[in-house]
Amino acid sequence: LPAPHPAASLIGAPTDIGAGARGASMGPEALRVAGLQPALERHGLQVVDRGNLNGPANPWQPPVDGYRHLPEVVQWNRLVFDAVYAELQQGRLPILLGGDHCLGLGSISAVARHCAESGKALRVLWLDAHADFNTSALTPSGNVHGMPVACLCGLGPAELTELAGMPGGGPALRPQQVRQIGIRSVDAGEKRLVHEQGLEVFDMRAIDEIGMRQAMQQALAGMDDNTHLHVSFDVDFLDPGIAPGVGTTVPGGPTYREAQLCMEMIADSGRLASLDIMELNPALDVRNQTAEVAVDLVESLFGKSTLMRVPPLK
Ligand code: 6HN
Ligand code: MN
Ligand code: MN
Ligand code: MN
Repeated sequence: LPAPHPAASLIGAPTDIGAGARGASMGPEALRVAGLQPALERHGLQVVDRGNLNGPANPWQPPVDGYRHLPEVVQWNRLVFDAVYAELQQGRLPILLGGDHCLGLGSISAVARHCAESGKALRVLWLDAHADFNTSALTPSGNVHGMPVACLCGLGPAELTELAGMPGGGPALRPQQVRQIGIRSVDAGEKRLVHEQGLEVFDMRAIDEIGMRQAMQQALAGMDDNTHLHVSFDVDFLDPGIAPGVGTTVPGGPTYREAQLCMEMIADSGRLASLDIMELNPALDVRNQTAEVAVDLVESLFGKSTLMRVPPLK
């Protein structure tokens, strides 16, 4: 059986500072309204809601030198870094409620720093329709939510790549620590960079061919008791048919059942130690259904299983 979860902390980051559509700033509240905290508590987690971080407003300006809102993106990510790091230091499991995916940078920088200081191995699962591996030279949009994985691997502006303050310097992640699942929209230059850096990608083509089960077995392989598993869940990972409430829908994503299996297999690994739930955009949702499906899937991530898996009564 997987180890029991430590206490969890919800951290709201209500901003769309790195996105191309407004509205992800309302994501944290929509997840609360969909019942995230009671859903987690039903699975035995002790949950504290830390409320929302309070960062700069979105000035909604065009890109400057390939980045939109870089100073504000840096400020938000510093706030996220501090909040996530504080929870990890207390032995708690941080759950970041986005907010757009540029904030994965602050969250994972904190996790990487914590792992380096506590001698843990780190594995990052990036569940997304997108690789989020652009640079200022490659980006078609200037939106920093398309760049966090590259920044974590050291490709980006110093204010972002040095956010983690890793002991001995250097980037927060090596590309070899990342597994991307569900990818189906990658820009041309970004695609070359992903290959060059050697990221392990289970794109939708791979999931079609080998199935979600095999993909997840491979993505989770090689972890041990000393591994901290971080899941960065971009809600646009899901097929837009079940999750329309995101700013950058891409058709052909995992079905509800495939996504459930993905989450259940992560739960079974027993290694989940931090989580981001990102890019939910209530302005584009229909009666909060995307928030509800996200909460349902996060329940599976924390051990909800089907009736068939309940052990028989004595
Ligand atoms: N996300 N590749 C596109 C860009 O503008 O760089 C889309 C990025 C989407 C990012 O959904 O987190
Ligand atoms: Mn993303
Ligand atoms: Mn995405
Ligand atoms: Mn339940």
